[in-house]
Amino acid sequence: MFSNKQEFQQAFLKRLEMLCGKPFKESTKNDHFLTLGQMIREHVSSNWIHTKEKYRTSQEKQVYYLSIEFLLGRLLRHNLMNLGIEELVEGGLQELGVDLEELEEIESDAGLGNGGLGRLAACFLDSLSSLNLPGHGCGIRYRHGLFEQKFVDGYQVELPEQWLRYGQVWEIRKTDLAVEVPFWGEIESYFENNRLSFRHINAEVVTAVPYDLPVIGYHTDTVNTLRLWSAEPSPYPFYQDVMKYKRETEAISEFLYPDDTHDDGKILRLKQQYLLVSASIRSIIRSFRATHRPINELPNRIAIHINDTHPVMAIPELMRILLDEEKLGWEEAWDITTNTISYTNHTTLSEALEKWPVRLFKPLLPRIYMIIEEINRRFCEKLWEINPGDWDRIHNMSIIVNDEVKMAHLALVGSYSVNGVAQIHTDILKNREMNLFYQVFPEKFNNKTNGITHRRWLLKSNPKLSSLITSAIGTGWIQSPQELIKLTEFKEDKGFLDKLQSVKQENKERFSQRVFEQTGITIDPHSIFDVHVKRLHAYKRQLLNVLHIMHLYNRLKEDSSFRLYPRTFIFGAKASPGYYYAKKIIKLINTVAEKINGDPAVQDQLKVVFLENYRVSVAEELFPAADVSEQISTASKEASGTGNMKLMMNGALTVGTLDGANVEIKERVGLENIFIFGLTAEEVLHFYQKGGYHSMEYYHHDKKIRHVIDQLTNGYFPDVDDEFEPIYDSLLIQNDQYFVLRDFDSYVSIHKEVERKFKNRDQWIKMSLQNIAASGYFSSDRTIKEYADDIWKIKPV
Ligand code: 26V
Repeated sequence: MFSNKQEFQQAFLKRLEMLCGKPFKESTKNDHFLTLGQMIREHVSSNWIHTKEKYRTSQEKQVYYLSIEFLLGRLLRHNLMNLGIEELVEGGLQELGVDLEELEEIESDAGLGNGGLGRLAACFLDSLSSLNLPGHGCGIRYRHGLFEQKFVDGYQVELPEQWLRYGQVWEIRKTDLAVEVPFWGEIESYFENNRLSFRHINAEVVTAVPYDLPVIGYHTDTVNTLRLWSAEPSPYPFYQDVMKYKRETEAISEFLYPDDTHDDGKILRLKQQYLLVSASIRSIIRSFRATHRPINELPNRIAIHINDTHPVMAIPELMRILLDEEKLGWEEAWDITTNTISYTNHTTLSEALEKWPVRLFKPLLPRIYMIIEEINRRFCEKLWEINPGDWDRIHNMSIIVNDEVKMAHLALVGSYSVNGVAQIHTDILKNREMNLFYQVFPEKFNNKTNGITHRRWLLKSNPKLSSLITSAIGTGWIQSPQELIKLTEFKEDKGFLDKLQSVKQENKERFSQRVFEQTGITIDPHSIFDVHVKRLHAYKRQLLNVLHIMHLYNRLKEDSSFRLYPRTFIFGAKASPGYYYAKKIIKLINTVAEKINGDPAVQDQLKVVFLENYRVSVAEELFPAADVSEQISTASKEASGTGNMKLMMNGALTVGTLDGANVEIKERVGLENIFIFGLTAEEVLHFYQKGGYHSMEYYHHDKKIRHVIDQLTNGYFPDVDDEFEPIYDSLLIQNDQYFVLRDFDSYVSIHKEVERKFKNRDQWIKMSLQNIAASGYFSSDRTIKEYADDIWKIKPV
């Protein structure tokens, strides 16, 4: 394509004229972005075709990763970096007077996910391609990704996200590969060759059109595919009300995660799930059939992974194809299905486990429902054989019970592998939440501790740190991130530590500048940057953090001799639009921020910044500047966390509970390089068994707790009246389910320790180095290799 700067420049100028129909001197930044994007896609097209051809002709097994979310973020610089043409392009553009950094800003984040689960899927795609593994992503092309967050008077307001507004450069629409997906209608039975058969009649058919995105591996020829399905009206609509049909069809891929508290939202959600599953499985089977292999070889050639339960209908859908199209018997079909599908669980929170009312499910997906009923009938029969007469057990394990379909139970029964996402999470699944299933299928359960792509989260987003690392240990860590451990050799090297310190300082200054430009808030780049970014949820305990901030502020106001080492608390969090309590916490953080930032008396010691519309691209700017990483979920609640890994990799020190992957971070860095506080998971679960603890006692016995809690309701914050009463109630009337008050004292103490350690800059930077050095284990390359070897049995092609 282009092998030097001049060739690139010529190609760029020519392409720009053709694409935008104007001379370079009249072109805009958006024109430049679109031109460059198209050039990159063309640049990879031969490798893309070649990779597909290799998969088509090779005998090797391939994996399809089904996920309702892919939180990709921006792709421009990431793609340039993986292709190894970043410098050439940046230099070439610079000579033309075009700033690559400015072009990067033009790109909207592809925000097709809510948080950790969707971002994990995106990291996995990067690792699959970079390790030359044959892996395809399957998802939905939502027209609007996760909502854009604005703060109005400190309240969250949601606006529709518009990532497709200026066109999408990375995707290719594949109209010829569209498939039809049926909803509603009836199932008719008939006899054919002495066999009872079924067909779906009077269905409303939706056309699923694939859009393919190239997934470019780092410095390799592998270009895998992420296929995103879009719902469109069928070209042959024989419906009475065509406009209504069109509207309802397009609604399926309109928004990510519609509110499913009402029946309408639930049906839409079910339609999304079945669209993803049905279109993906059909296209998988189509390519398998093209190999002319007997169908019973499917599990040797293809692995299908379901990311959480959202795509769990892959199980009955594959059964349907094997039974109704391939005409297999039940046993054979079941054997193939349960050797093809594997499942990852991402939460133990019961309120997050999917259950669908039969009254909605059955009419919408009649054949799928029939098959689930039969799967369940056979499963319950088996349970009865193992434990005759144990009705309770069958009731607790049944897939359909109390007129609801339990999706996690279907996943556990119909897959050959079930994994948790951190050791403690897998242990809780095995020994508690899914223990009944573990007793029946112990061989299915395994752990795969999450990981993150060090290429985006260190190499790309923190260029200064990356160069420093390379200058010390060479480039090997880029291919083999576990080589980061070599950095420990520099822990006594004053020169190196000074440089590490300067890199962090420069990153903090750069970030402060960004904050100032975007919010007008000035922050002290020498203060401790204490970062708490993740979805807003009660169990993640942003409340604990903000109550602690109120406490620090109280101390400053009450005791004029009290000094605080300057601290900037940085928050970023979106709350689910219907999550009332989470929105109250957002309002509280903003209210506290306003009060503190507006008080000249504490300006030099305390600042609170709540970043609006936190997303992948904001995270990339923030992590390199972070000193402290807040990972303070109620122990046992956070399955893994992945922000904890990204922050650690950028040299931030974790303040955390022994929850999720924090436990493994602690094991790798040692207790002396992490700040652990609070109840353990065992203790929390023990309290739950006893019916909780008495939060009111903590209120009465701890003066500092009483002080901040009273401030929530006694008019301390002007103009908010009874705004925070729900928070007061949750802590004292509803007995503090998430142990905020129980862990408060321990949290206050650990933060004193943080301050003490930070004051000793030499010691701190050494701790930071140990964290970077130990972070290689948390690369998603390690995670993906484990999935490839233990679950999918796939090899590099
Ligand atoms: C969803 C919901 C929806 C309804 C209201 C309550 C609630 C609570 C939690 C969830 C999360 C569902 C699954 C999920 O996103 N899990 C996250 O997966 C990450 C990747 O494995 C992991 O790092 C996070 O710890 C885990 O919360």
